[in-house]
Amino acid sequence: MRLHAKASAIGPLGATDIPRRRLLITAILCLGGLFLIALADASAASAAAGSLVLPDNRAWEQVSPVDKNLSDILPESSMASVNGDRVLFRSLGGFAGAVGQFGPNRNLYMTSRGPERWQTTSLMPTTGRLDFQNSWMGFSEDLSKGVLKWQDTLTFGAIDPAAPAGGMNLYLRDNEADSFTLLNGMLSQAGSQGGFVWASGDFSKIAIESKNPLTADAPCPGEEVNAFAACVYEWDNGNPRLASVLPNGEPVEGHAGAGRDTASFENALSNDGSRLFFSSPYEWMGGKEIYARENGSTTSLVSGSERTAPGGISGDLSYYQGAEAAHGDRVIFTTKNTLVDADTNSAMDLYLYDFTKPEGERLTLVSEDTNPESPDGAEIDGSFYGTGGILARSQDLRRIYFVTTNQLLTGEPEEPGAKLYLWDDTGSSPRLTYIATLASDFFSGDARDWLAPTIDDSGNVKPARSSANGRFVAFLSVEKLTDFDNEGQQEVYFYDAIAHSLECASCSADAYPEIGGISFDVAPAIVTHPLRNVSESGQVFFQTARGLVPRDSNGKWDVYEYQNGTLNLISRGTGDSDSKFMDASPSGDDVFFTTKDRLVGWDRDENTDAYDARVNGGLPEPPPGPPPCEGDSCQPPPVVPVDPSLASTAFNGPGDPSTRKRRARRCAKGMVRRHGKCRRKRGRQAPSHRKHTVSRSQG
Ligand SMILES: [Ca+2]
Ligand SMILES: [Ca+2]
Ligand SMILES: [Ca+2]
Repeated sequence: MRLHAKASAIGPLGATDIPRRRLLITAILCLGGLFLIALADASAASAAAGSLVLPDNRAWEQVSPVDKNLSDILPESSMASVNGDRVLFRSLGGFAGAVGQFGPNRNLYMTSRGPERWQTTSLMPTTGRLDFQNSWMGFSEDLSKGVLKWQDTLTFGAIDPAAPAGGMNLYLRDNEADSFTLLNGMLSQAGSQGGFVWASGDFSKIAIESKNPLTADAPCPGEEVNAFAACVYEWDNGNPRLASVLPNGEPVEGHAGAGRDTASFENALSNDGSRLFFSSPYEWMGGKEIYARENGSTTSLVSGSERTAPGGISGDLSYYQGAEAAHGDRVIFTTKNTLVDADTNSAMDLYLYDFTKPEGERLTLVSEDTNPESPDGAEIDGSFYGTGGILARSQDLRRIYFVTTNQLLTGEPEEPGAKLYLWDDTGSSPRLTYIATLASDFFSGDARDWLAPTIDDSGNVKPARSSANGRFVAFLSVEKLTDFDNEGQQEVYFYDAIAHSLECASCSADAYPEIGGISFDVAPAIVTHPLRNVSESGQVFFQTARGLVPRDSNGKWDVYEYQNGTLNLISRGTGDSDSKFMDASPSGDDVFFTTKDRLVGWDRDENTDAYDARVNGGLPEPPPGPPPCEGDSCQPPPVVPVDPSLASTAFNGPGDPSTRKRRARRCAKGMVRRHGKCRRKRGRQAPSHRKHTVSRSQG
């Protein structure tokens, strides 16, 4: 069953051309109903199977191990590698060489795809159990490297016996070499606050924030002494050195980005390792100035004024909001200072600094107010923390989605609320476009969408995501932004910056259950990795307890894909427990999720497993025959009817007619049903009936 929902187009200044989306959906659902009735006919059985296959020719693959000591896989804090061949998952359980954990502690595992199956390895140190403060702070995009904060004590075990004892230390894990390297050096521990902030793409350079003096020249007295101040360090291929150094060479206190704890720090170190951004002197969630430490040797001021007109405002704080990922060539920040002549007001504005432009011409006022109506100057909506305002952005900072408290453009709708804009610099000159008016309230509205940072230290993640190129954005809103009346219920909205269309991805006229939670992820998350809910080709992945397609009425959470106006299930939609999104590869070809549903023949336990709904996927099934069992574990195997979509995706066969709900005529021996007709079997086809019998097993 596919829902077709046409995009609504929006003119540059908000002139709307929204089609009658709800009518369209209703019409399609009516057609869908007729279609379902048609399915009741035996002759349509094969068409039914076709309508239930996963989208994009995906097939389910079990990613977590078959034997995992009867432990559950948890959906939180996951991360998929760039090519989709690796994924991280958590479990309390001990397997693949790790010991079991308890309380809030979870082991971290990595699984890699092989030709026959996925292979799981433990990423945990073998020296001890987890302290509740131990945490994985970041991973490289290919999942070859990661940083672990670990308490080296007698209780929890020491990874490096020579490391500064008694507190939290930072380790670089090399997943290929299966090794740990101490990052913070021998002078002092990294400390319980701060820690890893960002890394170059290959993790050869790592930005560290610590209140402790990790180098001899660091001016920080230590976390026992000072409540707020920290120093910024850059670990460079084995050597930690101070990075918070002023242009005149003076070592200072500072925070990476706008501060590791509660403000933006994304891309505080560029992928090539050449630029590290820090704020100093630090004040609550911001700094007096923003600096770039370049190649570990010189420092440039980013937030300085380029104003030539007299007057203006100075002396206020500047808030780092992000940098261009590859080289740090562009930096965005918000401030009340009037840094260019075009800024005529004391309102908080969004600026972009571009290193590639001539000195004195590097600043652009992104949130320029060209609407002559008062008030003069729309304020960037800092929302709850006062430092936010960015909803999403591309990795190259050519597309920035930001929110203000009132209108910037002449002719745009003037209703009160939070105004969402796209600043698009992918063409010959920058272009500002009004997208929508959102609900500005933090608790009952949408203001979490433009929180800073994207992920905070508690693992809370703002519910707005974009593709890396910023063309596609998805966010949650309680507002009615298309013709569909969502009645104040949170929906997933999807914007395409090229088609210039805003669509509701989750709106469904006959959802059952109609009301239920909806989200992009399960907290907590790895703080440097917002999950890839939006793919480069414009797919949106999300999870909801609402049943958005007729097949899903279980009242449990399921994972969905929205693409080109079409909504499809990624998880089964018929299980009796929740399925949750873990992460996806940037292409969207791999969508990882957890479920108790046994979606392949290997999965014989009652526990939650991790699965990949993989484009052109599918791995060999177990050999025929009952699974081995011993002693008391030998119980009569319950027969569990496997979902029809299993037969049409994971297996290349028609399924066992005796377990199908629909009546389908049996084909003669040697023939199979394909496209509603009995046809000769293809070359290599496994007997189909075993696929539908799964047995309880302790192994
Ligand atoms: Ca201003
Ligand atoms: Ca469901
Ligand atoms: Ca299972």
